[in-house]
Amino acid sequence: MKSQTSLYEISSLTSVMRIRDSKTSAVLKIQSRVLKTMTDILLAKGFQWVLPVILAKSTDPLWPDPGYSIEDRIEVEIYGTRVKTMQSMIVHKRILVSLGPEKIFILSPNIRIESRKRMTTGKHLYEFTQLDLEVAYAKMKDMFTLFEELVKESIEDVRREMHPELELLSRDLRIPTVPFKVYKRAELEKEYGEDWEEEISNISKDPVWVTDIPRQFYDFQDFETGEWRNYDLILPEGYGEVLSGAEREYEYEKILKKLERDGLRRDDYKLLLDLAEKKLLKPSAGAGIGVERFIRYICGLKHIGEVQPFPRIPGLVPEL
Ligand code: ASN
Repeated sequence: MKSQTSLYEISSLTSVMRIRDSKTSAVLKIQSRVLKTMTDILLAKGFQWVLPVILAKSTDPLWPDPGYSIEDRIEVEIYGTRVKTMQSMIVHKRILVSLGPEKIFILSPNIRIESRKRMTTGKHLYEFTQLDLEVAYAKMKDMFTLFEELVKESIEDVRREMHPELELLSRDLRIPTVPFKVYKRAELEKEYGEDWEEEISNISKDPVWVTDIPRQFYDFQDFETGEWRNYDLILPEGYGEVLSGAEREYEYEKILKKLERDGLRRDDYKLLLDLAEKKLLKPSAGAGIGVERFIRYICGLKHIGEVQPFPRIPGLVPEL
C-alpha cells in the first residue's frame, strides 16, 4: 500500500534546489531512455509522430468518469472565440486517423485542474503528459499487445542499461510477464468494493488490464449487452492506474444518443458529428499512457511530483 505524502515532503518537492539532486537527474535520465524506447518502437511499426495541440474549441469532457475530480475547467478567449485548454486530444486523434495517417501518436500535455484534495495522493498532477495513440480499425486486443510490448521493453531496457540509476533510487524493478491478466470492472467491484483499483494494484505483481468501465461517450458501448469495450491498465505495488483507452464509437446515432445522455453540448463536438454523419469517422482504438505515472513506477517514487523538475501538484502553484 502506498502511503500519502506528508505536507513537509510536498513542500521540499516544490523547491528548485531539488533539481541539483542526483536523484532528480537519475529520474530524468530514466525518463529520456523510456521515451526513446517507446517512440522507437512506435516509429518502427509505422506510426506517425504528431505534435500536440493545447488550445481548442473541443476537448475531452472528462465526464462522466468515476476517476476524475476536476476543480476547474479553463476557458480563455482568443481572437474573439472561446477555447479550452487540452484535457485530452481524443477528438483530434479520432479525426486525424479518420482523414489522415491511420496510426498516430502524440506526446500530449494535458491540463486537468484536479481537486486540491489530491495533493498528497502521490499520483495526481494538474499538468501531465500522456503518450497518446490511436489506430484506425484496431481492436481492444491489438492495444493490449501493443502496450504490453511498450511497457515490457521499456522496463527491460531500463534494467539492462540503467543499473547505477536504479541503484541510486534503491529500485528493485521487476520485469513483467506478458500477457497481463484481464479483469472485468464488475467482478473487481464485487470482490473489493468501490476501492477496487487500489486493492488490485496492491495485490498484483505485474500490471493488469481492467475492462468494461462506464465513462465518456467516445468509448464503445454495446447497446444490447451494455458492455463497454474500454480498458485501464493498473500498475502493481499500489501505483494504480497508468493508462486508459478504448475501442471507439463511430456511428452518428449512437454518439448523438450518448451526448444527450451525458448532458453534453452537441456544438462542442460538431466536427466529430459531421464526420460520423457522413460515415467518414473510422472505427478505431487507442489509449494514452501517463508518462509521469509510468516513470514514477519505474523509479519507485513516493510522489509523482518527483518526476517533474517543475512539479504540478494539485493545490500548489510554485514560482516556476
Ligand atoms: N487518452 C485517453 C484515450 O485514448 C483518453 C483520456 O486521456 N481521457 O482514451
